Amino acid sequence: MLLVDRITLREVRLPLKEPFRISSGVVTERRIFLLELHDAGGISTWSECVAGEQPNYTAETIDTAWYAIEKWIAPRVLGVRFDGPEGVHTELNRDLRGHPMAKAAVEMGCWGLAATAEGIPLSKRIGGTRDRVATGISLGIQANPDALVQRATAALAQGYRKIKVKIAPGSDIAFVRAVRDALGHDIHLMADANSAYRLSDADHLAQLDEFNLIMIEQPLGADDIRQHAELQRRLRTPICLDESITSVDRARDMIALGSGRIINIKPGRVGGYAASLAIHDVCQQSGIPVWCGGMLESGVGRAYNVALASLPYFTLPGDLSPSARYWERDLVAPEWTMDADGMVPVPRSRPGIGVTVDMDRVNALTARITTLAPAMQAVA
Ligand code: OSB
Ligand code: MG
Repeated sequence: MLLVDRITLREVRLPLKEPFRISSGVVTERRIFLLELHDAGGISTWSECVAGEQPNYTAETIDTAWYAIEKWIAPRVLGVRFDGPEGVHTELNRDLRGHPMAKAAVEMGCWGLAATAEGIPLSKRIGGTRDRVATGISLGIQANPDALVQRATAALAQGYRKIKVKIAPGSDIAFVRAVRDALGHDIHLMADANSAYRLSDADHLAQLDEFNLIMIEQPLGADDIRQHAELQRRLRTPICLDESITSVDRARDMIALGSGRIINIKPGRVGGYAASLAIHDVCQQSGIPVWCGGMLESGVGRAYNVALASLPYFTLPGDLSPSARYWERDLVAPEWTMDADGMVPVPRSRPGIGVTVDMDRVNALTARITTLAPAMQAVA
């Protein structure tokens, strides 16, 4: 049984160690959106809404998500009895379109709360089996190829098992060539365009085929399922979809149409864990490799990504860098770490999300906070 009694929303400002640039924008300071969910029995847990500061990755932002949670999403859950977190996704999607990251923050919080209440690690609660997960790094667009090579070489030396470089027109072929030349032919290397290209760029993108990339992520627009299929027919490099996969139905579309051969699952982008698990299962049945993407999460959101990546069919390294890659200091204890083999340990002995929030630090960094409770409190 699951009954959420109260949800606290808070925004925490956390500067990145270095700016993160993708084809459509740059982030220097993350506005981290944390939720604390409480049940009536005094059990609580934390979750994170991964929406960005600007609507350049998807339409959602921290501000739209805050509004949607306060106005429509939290009221669907607060004071409502569920058999378990499995049913929350359906309830949040009945006549309530869009806002997947806002929904995911609440839905995943329900999974975290259930795991905590049941005394089970989140990883085990969702069927995860790994006790460590393979990690790759996502490198933002740099001023020149040399700067990118320097970061890629350092990442490899730290143990990362996959190097992903962000690309955009003007920062693509020469950058990827320089990194491939520096790292050697066999290192797991990939590029992520975040929708920076058009189908008419197919010949240009085909120049990437010579670099033995394990995949090119989201070259075209989020809605371009058919055009991605056309592009995939013209590329040897496998296409991986990120922004396009917003539900299990979109995953089925990709597979049926041949729009890509790999999926990056971000639980925030698909509306939470129930949808992530469904996509994982469909991909497993179809032989489509999946891996867990990231959204520059604090240690709270990272807990949910790491637990998800511990599922058996997450076979490629995820964008699951340790805390120190992003922050001078994370919001959680212990911080997320990576060993010299590029593996991040999954907390499989502590119940719930496996990390605790550093309250002094979070309170000091909080920019706004509000607590939501059921609209109709029972009056005795
Ligand atoms: O496309 O995967 C992406 C960050 C923000 C928005 C989109 C993306 C990313 C990343 C970051 O690549 C990965 C990470 O969290 O390390
Ligand atoms: Mg991506």
